[in-house]
Amino acid sequence: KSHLTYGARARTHPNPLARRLFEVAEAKQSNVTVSADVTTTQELLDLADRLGPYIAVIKTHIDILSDFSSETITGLQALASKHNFLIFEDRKFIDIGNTVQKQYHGGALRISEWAHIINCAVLPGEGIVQALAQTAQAPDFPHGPERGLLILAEMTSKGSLATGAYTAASVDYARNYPSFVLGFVSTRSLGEAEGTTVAPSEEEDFVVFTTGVNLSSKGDKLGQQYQTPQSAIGRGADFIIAGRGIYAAPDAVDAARQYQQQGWAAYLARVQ
Ligand code: UP6
Repeated sequence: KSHLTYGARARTHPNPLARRLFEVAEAKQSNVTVSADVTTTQELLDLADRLGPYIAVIKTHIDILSDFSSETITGLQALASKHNFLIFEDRKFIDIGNTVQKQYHGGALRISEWAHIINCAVLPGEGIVQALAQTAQAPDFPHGPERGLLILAEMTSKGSLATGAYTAASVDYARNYPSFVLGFVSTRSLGEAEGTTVAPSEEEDFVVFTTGVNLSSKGDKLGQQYQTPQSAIGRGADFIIAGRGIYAAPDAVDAARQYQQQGWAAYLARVQ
């Protein structure tokens, strides 16, 4: 896990989107990603506007909206500029390269046009990373430097099979695509994971996003398992992702501020 400040990592990181992520975190003193798992555009934009000042990233599941339209995206982009946060579409691509390229670029959702960050699982093999990188870095695609991938290297659900050799392969694939892969969605830092076969480069600095963060619950009835911001950041999370802990709290703004404060305090403790 990194003991450097976000500011220091922003200055030295080879990837432009990672630099931007760290700059946003530093500027807003927030490492919070809110998982805005609501099902209407109005709820999504309302949350994004109210929580915008306290978060670094908004994470969407755009396919759960019942009324998705181009206005969803123009609204979200306007709020991202207003509040200086980045957009992470949690699509979890998992298919052959030819299919994920079509799911990422074009289609009904046009994810490549608006999501700074996407993620994928490596069940299909390394080709999924190559395919998504090819689309994001195509010469005629104008947003290339503002696009990055997180590999879903572990999961927080009970009985997850994303462990051991699977997690190690995720690290190997990330190392093979440093200009596109920012890091991982995982429960801990993985740079020192065992079983990898690709050696780290000198400038390696993976960004770790950790889901399953909740201050008031240990889990849900469907196998979700939570840890606290302190625990996640202590294990190497650079960005903590909270969904119901924030949006389902009695006062979502209060909750977002609480996660921001605790996440920032835990970060300061780690870098000091
Ligand atoms: N998520 C997990 N665990 C993972 C990967 N992704 O919970 O291993 C996602 C879920 C949801 C969010 O799809 O959007 O993170 C967690 O929401 P919650 O905080 O309300 O449990």
